[in-house]
Amino acid sequence: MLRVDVITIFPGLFGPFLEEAFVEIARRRGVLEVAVHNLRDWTVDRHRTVDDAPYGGGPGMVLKPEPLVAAIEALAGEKGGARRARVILFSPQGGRLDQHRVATLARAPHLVLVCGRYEGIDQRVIEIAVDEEISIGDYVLSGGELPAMALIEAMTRLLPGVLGNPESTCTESFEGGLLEGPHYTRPASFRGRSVPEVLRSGDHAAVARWRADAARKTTRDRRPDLPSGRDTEDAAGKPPKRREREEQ
Ligand code: 4HQ
Repeated sequence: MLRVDVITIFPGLFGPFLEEAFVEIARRRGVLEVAVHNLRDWTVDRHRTVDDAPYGGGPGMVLKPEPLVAAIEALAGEKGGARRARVILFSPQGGRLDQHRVATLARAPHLVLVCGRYEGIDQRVIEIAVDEEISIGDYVLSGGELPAMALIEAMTRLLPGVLGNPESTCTESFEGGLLEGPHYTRPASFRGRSVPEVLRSGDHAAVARWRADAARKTTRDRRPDLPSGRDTEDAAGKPPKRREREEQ
């Protein structure tokens, strides 16, 4: 059972996301529990203020520390104490999220996801209450809500009993650092393009070899930076041909 608490000033963004597809299935099966909290619930002033101008000047606003630390400590306990939850802040300064990190986090009992807005959050919140910063890529978003949903969705697929067929988890992209090859469905011919004959042959071993080889080629051609994208041999044990490198 994975418990996730989300802290945000836009709780409404999570509604439809949590009620559809695998996330909803996981919640119904009792392997995932997600609670979304409005940061303003931890403000004490009449205007429910969550932000303030940055020291040193400059554009934009910064999330002020008092409500944020109060929210995190209410949901996760104090850092360094008997805290069982892991507190994650989404930020471009964080470590890049990848499948290995997703799998590790999906095994945690309790995550508290902090979604910033505006220019960011007061640095002291990070020092006092955050365990880890995570980035979902080198581009600038307006808030941590989409990163939180990306992480929740990626973890959900890995929870026991969510994906009917457990095999589809490990053959998909990035497990083992391998991309997938192409997929086809009916019709057998579409606008003059035919499905590769081997996929319609009924020869399961030949299909498996073709898929493994296609995955290896895709990875080598498109993502040579992935571990499986380098110096790979094909199913017959032959080293890759130079011609394959120029394909595509
Ligand atoms: N942020 N990966 C939230 C991001 C981001 C990213 C910018 C984080 C704005 C308020 N988060 N602040 N990329 O762009 O995680």
